Amino acid sequence: METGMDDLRQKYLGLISGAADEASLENLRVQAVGKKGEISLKMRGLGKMSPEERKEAGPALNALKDEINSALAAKKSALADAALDARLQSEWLDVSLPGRRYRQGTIHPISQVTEEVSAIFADMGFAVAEGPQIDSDWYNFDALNIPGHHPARAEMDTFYMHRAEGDERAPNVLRTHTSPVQIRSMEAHGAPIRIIAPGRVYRADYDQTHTPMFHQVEGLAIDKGISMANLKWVLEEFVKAYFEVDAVDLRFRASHFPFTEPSAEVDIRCSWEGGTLKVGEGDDWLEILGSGMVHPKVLQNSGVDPAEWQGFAFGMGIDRIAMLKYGIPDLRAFFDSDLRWLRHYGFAALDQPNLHGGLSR
Ligand code: 2U9
Repeated sequence: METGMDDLRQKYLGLISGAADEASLENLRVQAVGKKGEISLKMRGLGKMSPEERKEAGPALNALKDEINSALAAKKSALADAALDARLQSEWLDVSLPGRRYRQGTIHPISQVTEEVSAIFADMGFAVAEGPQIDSDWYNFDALNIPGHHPARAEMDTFYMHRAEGDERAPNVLRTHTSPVQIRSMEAHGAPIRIIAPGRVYRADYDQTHTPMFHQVEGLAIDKGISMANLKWVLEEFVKAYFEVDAVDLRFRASHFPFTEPSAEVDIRCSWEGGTLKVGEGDDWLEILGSGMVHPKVLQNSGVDPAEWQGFAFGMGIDRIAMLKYGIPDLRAFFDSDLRWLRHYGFAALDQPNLHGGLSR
């Protein structure tokens, strides 16, 4: 009996280990431990044994059956793994290859201009900062010296988020400008700091020149002894680089913003011959941005001591300067996802803007 079981054990473990596929494994299972299998027949023979013989052979047969069942299960899983590996090998696909059946997409003018602006300011030592698009009324308004009763809050046509029933806190807002990013950056890193904050902003306004979501880039430079002169130089350098001209003429017009004092709107000299914009020459003036010296209260609200530090800030609409540079007539087309428009105004995917290669080529 003992030798017979050993032989069986050797035979089936060998066969199982050599099985080529799941079908031959299933045949082996039936042959060994199936209803009429060799092991099952031996088990049936237990009844004819003496009690002493049975006491020894019974557990041994059960153990053998368990061993063969485990070997079958292990081999089955190994075969399945091998089959999956083979399939992955044969169906291998390079997902980084460019599409062949579809026309290649283009870079949206807003993405292109954001990259151009970032490259220009990076060259002057400004880092790019980002922050949440949903923010508290503290970061979007109060910290920027826009209190609850201030007309600027109403002017900004704010989208308010819902609060859960019974939650008495002031609702969060969709940011109406990227300024909360600068407040958060000053809080996190203190002064000195030099950053730009490009991104989406939201105002409940929709007509020929306004969309409820648009894009801004704001800049902030805080250091010791910063003045409007530094602001003017940085903006001149920006305008020359962005419009790819050698000389510009800037005009500062006194203005008012709650977060800057003094404040100025900035126009650039231009001409509109034949409907195309030329920057740096002509008798027309084009407003392109707002700016000023950061209000001391705003510095204080961000944990920066206004007795020690001062700085300038500015803000402009990315969509607007994209329209100006690339002659795009209709703002709303930016967000229509019209493929013909995207092919016409979009940029080649590999033309990354940089200063030495030419920004827009
Ligand atoms: C901090 C302090 C001051 C950002 C500024 C403007 C002036 C401005 C508009 C331009 C066109 C918004 O897109 S637009 O409608 N922006 O005129 N923005 S100064 O001032 C800041 C920002 C952050 C901490």
